[in-house]
Amino acid sequence: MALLNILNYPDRRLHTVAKPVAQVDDRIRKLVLDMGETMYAAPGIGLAATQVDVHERLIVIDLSETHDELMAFINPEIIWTSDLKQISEEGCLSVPGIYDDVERYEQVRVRALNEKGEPFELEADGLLAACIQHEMDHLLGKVFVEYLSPLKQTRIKTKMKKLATAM
Ligand code: K1U
Ligand code: ZN
Repeated sequence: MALLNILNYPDRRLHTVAKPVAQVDDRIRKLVLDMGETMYAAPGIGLAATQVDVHERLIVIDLSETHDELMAFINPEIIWTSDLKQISEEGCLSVPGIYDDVERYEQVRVRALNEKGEPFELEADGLLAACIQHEMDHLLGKVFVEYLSPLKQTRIKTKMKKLATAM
């Protein structure tokens, strides 16, 4: 397995729209494992392929404290959303140190392929629902800070650019 480099906001590559995975093969299975390892090391609870500069529709999520419940969603689609929304605090491995409130659907139903290329569906609520929506936004080239006010976005960009030049 390998640790992958995570792109930092405001890198323009984070705004790339991902293409569907054409075939679930050994390359994709290795990418799932490498993304899992990268997410655990960060540490985080989710990671989208976009964040490691791979522009294919693949996300990984593990909410467990023991890091043994890795879920891969290949070509994920949200097929149902609740009427109700919830506001919860989010972070992002591409925007380190920044946490803010985002409004998302309270519950979603997602359809995707697993690492064997088999279709599955999952209904999620709470943090898992927020995480799925956050990661799927990455696949559309959207970073969570884009839900914040223009003033906050400008401040975050300035902070991230300063951090990048200090390194
Ligand atoms: O996509 C990402 O950048 C990962 C992000 C996912 C996420 C977090 C919270 C709400 C929605 C989506 C993170 O994992 S940020 C780090 C984080 O939340 C965390 C880190 C260590 C332990 C527990 C949580
Ligand atoms: Zn993120």
